[in-house]
Amino acid sequence: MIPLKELEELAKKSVSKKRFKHIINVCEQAESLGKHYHEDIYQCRLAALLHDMTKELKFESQLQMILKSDIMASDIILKSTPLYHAVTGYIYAKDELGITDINVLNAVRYHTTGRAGMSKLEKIIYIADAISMDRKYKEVARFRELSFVDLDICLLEIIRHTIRYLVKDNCLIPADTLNCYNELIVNLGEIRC
Ligand code: DGI
Ligand code: FE
Ligand code: FE
Repeated sequence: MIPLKELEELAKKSVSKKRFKHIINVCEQAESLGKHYHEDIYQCRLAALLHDMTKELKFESQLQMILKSDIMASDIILKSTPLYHAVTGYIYAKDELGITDINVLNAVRYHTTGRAGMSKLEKIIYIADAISMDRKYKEVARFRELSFVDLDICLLEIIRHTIRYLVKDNCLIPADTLNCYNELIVNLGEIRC
């Protein structure tokens, strides 16, 4: 098991002060949610420490990492630079750090888009990232409250918010995000048409 303190040092060296603070906040949030929902705390902290590790690498180098890997990234992902770091975080954790826990690796890989069939750990990391203490958007207080009430309802609300924001900003919507949304409204019985 890779010591978390070592990874924290690595994160500190890999990103700006502000991003490092965000990563630590996501760790704290993931730990609280992990305790609340009986998830493994080591996995929560490990995935949180890793989730934005490659965020500040140049997009061009990240694209090369993706193209050289065996990941078949969709056209939409390749066209959306803000999504690169989730995929390259996964590649980095797996290939450079030798992380083998697929649940942790997937929590990193899907922390920006979500996906259908997310594990509890993946949901925790996705939500912890969206509600970390450095987030300032209007709805965040409501999401923070909801995160301790029901993981799936909270996830749906955040995905909804993200999709609205993407549409408003003329951004592409990755298939994984839509699949995540569709699965949640069906499972939560919220489907209307
Ligand atoms: O890395 P963080 O800033 O902590 O958070 P994140 O991994 O959720 O990334 C946020 C960025 O990604 C922000 O610029 C919004 C953007 N984003 C989130 N979901 C999507 C997205 N951009 C595109 N194009 N498509 C998405 O589904
Ligand atoms: Fe991120
Ligand atoms: Fe983040």
